[in-house]
Amino acid sequence: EDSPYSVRSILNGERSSIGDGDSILPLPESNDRKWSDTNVYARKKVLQFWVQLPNGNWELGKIMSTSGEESVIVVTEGKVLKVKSETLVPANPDILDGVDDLMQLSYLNEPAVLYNLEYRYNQDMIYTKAGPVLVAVNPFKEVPLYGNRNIEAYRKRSNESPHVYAIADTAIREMIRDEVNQSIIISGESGAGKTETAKIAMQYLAALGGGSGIEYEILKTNPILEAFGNAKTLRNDNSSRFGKLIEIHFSETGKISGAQIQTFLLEKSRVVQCTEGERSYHIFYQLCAGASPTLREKLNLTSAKQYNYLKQSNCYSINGVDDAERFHAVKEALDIVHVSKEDQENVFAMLAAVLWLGNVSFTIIDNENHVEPEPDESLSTVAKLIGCNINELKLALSKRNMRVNNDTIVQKLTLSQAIDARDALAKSIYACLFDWLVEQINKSLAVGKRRTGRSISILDIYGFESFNKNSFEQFCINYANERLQQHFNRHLFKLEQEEYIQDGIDWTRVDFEDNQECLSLFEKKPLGLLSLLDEESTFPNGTDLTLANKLKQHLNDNSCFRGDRGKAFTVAHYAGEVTYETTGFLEKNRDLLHSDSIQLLSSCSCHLPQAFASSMLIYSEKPLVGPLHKAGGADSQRLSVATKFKGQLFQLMQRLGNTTPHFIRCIKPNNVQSAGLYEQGLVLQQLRCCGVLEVVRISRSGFPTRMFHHKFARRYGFLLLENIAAKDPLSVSVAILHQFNILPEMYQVGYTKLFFRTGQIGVLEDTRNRTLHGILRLQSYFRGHQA
Ligand code: AD9
Ligand code: MG
Repeated sequence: EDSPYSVRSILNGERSSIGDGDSILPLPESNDRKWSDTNVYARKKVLQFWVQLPNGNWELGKIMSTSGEESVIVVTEGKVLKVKSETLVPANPDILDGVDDLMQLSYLNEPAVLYNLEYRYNQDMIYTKAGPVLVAVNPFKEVPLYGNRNIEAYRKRSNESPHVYAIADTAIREMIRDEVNQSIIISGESGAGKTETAKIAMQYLAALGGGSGIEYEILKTNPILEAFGNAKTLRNDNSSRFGKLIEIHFSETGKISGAQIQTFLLEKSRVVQCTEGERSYHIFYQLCAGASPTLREKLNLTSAKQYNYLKQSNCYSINGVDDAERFHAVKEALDIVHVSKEDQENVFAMLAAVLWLGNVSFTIIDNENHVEPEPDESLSTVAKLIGCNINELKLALSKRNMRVNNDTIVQKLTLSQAIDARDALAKSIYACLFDWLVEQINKSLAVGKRRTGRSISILDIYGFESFNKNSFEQFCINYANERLQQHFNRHLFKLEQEEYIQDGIDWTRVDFEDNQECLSLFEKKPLGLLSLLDEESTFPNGTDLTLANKLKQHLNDNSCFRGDRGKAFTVAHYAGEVTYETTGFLEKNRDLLHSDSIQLLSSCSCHLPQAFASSMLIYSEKPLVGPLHKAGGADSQRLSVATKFKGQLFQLMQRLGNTTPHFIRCIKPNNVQSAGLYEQGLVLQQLRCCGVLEVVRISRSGFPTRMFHHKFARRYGFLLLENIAAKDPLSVSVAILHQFNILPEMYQVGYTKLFFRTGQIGVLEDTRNRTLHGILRLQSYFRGHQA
């Protein structure tokens, strides 16, 4: 009777342990298990199934009858559907509704994950764990999960539900305990909540590590970077147009001692060009709305509607945002990070110069379409603001010095060339200004002597993108994501490996997939996407079409590459296939600024343009010698955008490689930025892209089902035919494995646990359930007779 293997004790366990997290329910099994196994389900008493409706959504249903290959299913509101039996996916028992870790689900299939997240989302539980990963579903409204009281609860560990605070807390503790730097890696698509999540993490770190006052400065970098690097897009009213890594340093006592920010790939093109309904960078509108009368006069500032660069998208304001008010907040934040009033004014002058540049117009002066800039207010204001001679500005915008062998020839610009030169200058000034600001912030936050080497980095970087039309930007972004995904995979792999090794499992028998093939497609030299792109970018006669042909010619052997018709090619990313149009690739990759423009900036009397010019020259390599470039070409060569980005990424990966990572995946539940709306299809696509389902897959690709010997013995021991009451759990377990003919390659016996391949426990569970149900039925039958 006292034997842990007796039927009575098992039945007691069955009744009491349901729901206490000690899973008595079948352990996670295969995702892919479908109808072919339905007999197993029937015997296992799977009551509910997921049915996919024609609109792609999943609904819960119960089987009424099955004939041949079809089943009749009742779904909600008594609706009856006839479906192919093989399309049914088993649903979890109700008791598992809304579990806070997806790994607790018995059936870890897509609809089950979707439903679980939705269930929680509807109750404002926006955070859920997927094993080691935190999933955050954007609420698009204020949720009562933040602030000091909540911070306190997580600090004391009185609240243990999944949260960004919990992740930040773990990061601090592990940093101190293991003396290892930590990183919090946040990803997700545009509008999913990465930047907000990063701020929430920073809040927690600042609250726990605060005291020196520097934490306040760190928090104030957010409004500055958002003003200069965020913009309203169709997807997000406050979309970050750059990637960001902030490394927060701590002293031995766990107090914040400083921070460093690194930014990636700012979208420059937005300065001169933006789509209907979107805006350029917030700061432009803030300046126009909030500048004082004195500043307005100094900068010859007018309203946003008067500037071509801002006018073209026909969108000036954001619902619920007061740009003038934000401008004051930005100025205050600049004060706090020690940007002097004088420098602030210089910054605003650069912004005004960019705006006025956009208003510079050109007149045609001969019958070859050559132009000169109109000598109007715009031109003179630009010259005044950057502190250059107006004639030199005119020259830089209408002529180009080209070096051919040892001679310099002067080429007049056509209208379109002049417009390109003007826009290139505006973009460069803005991008340099952004970098300069980051540098100032870094000076202010510098750790200096206080540095201890312990830090927590937070990465807020653009997620995987796949649109109808994908260009160079998506190409770079997805390449970055491919790198991060590998980091993610390898980390999970390592976690798994540690668990196997700890339990003495033969590690060589576990295979994991990796995305190395796709990364090689990008990085291989000389025949990889990046090398070939760079090579074509240096050819004066290279065009988008020659690039596309070159890629097809050399890369067709890589299984992740497919050349498409015309100028397109497709890459099989870990998150799905993406077709890229090469249109504009070469130009965006070259990102040339004429040396005349750089010279112009270095001749300026103001110190910012001078600083910009010298920062550009750092990147200059030898001047290009050789044939004249085609229209739009130039004679100064800098590192290509892709190569620079690749370098940054390598550096980033190296830094992250020395940290213990914590992953947060942000999910956007709808495309209209509104609260309470959960679109299954959209969420599913993101779960696939951000690797949440991948986590599941990876952890299933080895021996995903694990059970301690004693639990296993207790759970199934009563099914043994031999008498085992006196035996130790390991011997009982082995006896069970033998009796049920579980093949040796399907399991491994560890020191403390048994490890099974996917689905192996099914047979055992099945027999166990049948036996228990039989006993229960008998019991109630007898009880009925007694009554
Ligand atoms: V982008 O790739 O930079 O375009 P993000 O950064 O992923 O994007 P962001 O953090 O800017 O998205 O979030 C978009 C909006 O969602 C915010 O402006 C908030 O209105 C909303 N949001 C996101 N997270 C939260 C939250 N935890 N609570 C409330 C939120 N609102
Ligand atoms: Mg963002």
